[in-house]
Amino acid sequence: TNFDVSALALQLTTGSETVQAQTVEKLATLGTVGEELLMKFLLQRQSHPPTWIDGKAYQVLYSAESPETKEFLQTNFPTGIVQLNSEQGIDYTLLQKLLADQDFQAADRLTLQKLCELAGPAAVQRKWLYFTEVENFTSTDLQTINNLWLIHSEGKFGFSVQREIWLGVGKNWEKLWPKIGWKSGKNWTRYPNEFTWNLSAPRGHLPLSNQLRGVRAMASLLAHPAWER
Ligand code: UYC
Repeated sequence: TNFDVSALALQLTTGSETVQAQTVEKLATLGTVGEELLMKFLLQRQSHPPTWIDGKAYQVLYSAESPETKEFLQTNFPTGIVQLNSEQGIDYTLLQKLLADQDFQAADRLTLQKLCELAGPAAVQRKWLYFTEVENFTSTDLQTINNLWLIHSEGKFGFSVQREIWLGVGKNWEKLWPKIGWKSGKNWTRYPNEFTWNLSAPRGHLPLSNQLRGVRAMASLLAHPAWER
């Protein structure tokens, strides 16, 4: 009914994050009425940096695949809701698409590829990173990659999430691994099948950094000035 919808509209704009997330989920079950409200919501919030609530609303419209939502997204958010800023001339549109599709495994692969592109042609060929290359990444590009992960994962995935957990365990790697599901007892989680490629994963589970060559590249990534506020 109209009454229910205006109550939901209010919750969507004024509720706590938890209430907002539940409201987006509720609206997702209401078909056209819900989609119209979510479209209005995204337009209203367009002037602010997006949060994962915007991401969740975007996901509902993206997966609705009705002519109206398609047209709306194409017109207002042709490259998604995260600004794909790059100071290094890198194109993040495919990463945006994979994350909008919630294809976290392909997005993880592409993230390593993009980090190698940031590092330069030698890293692209090598397919892994030296920590000295990571130190030279621009904050802009790291923030773009991180925002894409954060906003399309309900705030669960991204380097900044891993950093927060890492700081929380006093930068102790052995304490970090089990918390993010990369190690269980003495056993490393095996790539790719033992990782969890969806939102049921622990916080900070993705994106992956292979530890085969040691922690230094990941240490550089988590210590990068991009994450200082
Ligand atoms: N792998 O175990 N990993 C690979 C992880 C380790 C290994 C890729 C993460 C431990 C080998 C990714 C963990 C280990 C290859 C990850 C993990 C190991 C490989 C693909 C938990 C053995 C083939 C991208 C920390 C005990 C490498 C890439 C090759 C691949 C990620 C083995 C994303 C997070 C120490 C042999 N592992 N990796 O980097 O050169 O190749 O072909 O971390």
